[in-house]
Amino acid sequence: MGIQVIPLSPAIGAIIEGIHLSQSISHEIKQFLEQALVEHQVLFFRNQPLTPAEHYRFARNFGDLHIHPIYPNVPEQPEILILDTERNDLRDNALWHTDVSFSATPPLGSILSAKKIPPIGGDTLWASGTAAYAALSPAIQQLLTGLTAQHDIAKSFPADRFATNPEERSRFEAALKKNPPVTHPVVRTHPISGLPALFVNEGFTTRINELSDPESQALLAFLFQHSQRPDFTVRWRWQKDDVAFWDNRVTFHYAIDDYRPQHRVMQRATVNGDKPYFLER
Ligand SMILES: O=C(O)CCC(=O)C(=O)O
Ligand SMILES: [Fe+2]
Repeated sequence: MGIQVIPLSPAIGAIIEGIHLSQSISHEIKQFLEQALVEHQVLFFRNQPLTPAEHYRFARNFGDLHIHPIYPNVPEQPEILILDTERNDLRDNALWHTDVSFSATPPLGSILSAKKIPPIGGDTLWASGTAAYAALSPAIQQLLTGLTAQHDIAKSFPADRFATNPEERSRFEAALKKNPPVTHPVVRTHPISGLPALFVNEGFTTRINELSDPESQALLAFLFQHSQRPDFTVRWRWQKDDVAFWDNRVTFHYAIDDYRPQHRVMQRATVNGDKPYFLER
């Protein structure tokens, strides 16, 4: 197929060359990408200008698309959301998170397209939840088995920043009402690879249900810190028209907020996923 895969670290990340994302892709290439996504967890593509319609069409190869309850979207393509530092307070993406884990069925993946990149700064990091889980001692792995945690939209979208005018407030209140806190397993089995992955994230996870408050806080603090270890991460220096496609089932990411007052604009499509589960191995 003339496709090149260039891994970026043992744990996570690969550059894919030789595929044009703006054109329709064959079933063979779709399957190749799905497999590469499971293996490398985040795929990077250079020089892939995508209109919102092309972005939508590429993402639809992998499932139905999610419409974000809070972020603004492209009016004629509501599945494409806009992350524009001049329109929104995006500070909360500078925190390790898994997209939309506050949903009962969090996204399978997100596909992010760089529209405007500051001359320096604005890199994004991804971390592998499978590598993080594998590096835990058997005793801690055993402890986590069977634990569940709450994920809450309100943790990353507080009213004082996302409900600043009447229009925002009504959208915000509807989002909270539609998305009450949900419970997910602390360790999630990847539905394709079958590998276990840590599935608690600083952005949305509020507590571990089976523990007391202090126990939950201490264990979550440890798990967040552990999963951020550089060994499990890859860092991407963006150029305009780069695309990143990550497996949101087993990864965390962090958008570095170090470029103000420079302007940065990204567009994202978010592919719906299934309900997380844990299978004893
Ligand atoms: O702006 C970025 O690099 C990533 C932002 C983010 O968290 C996302 O698109 O899900
Ligand atoms: Fe995100």
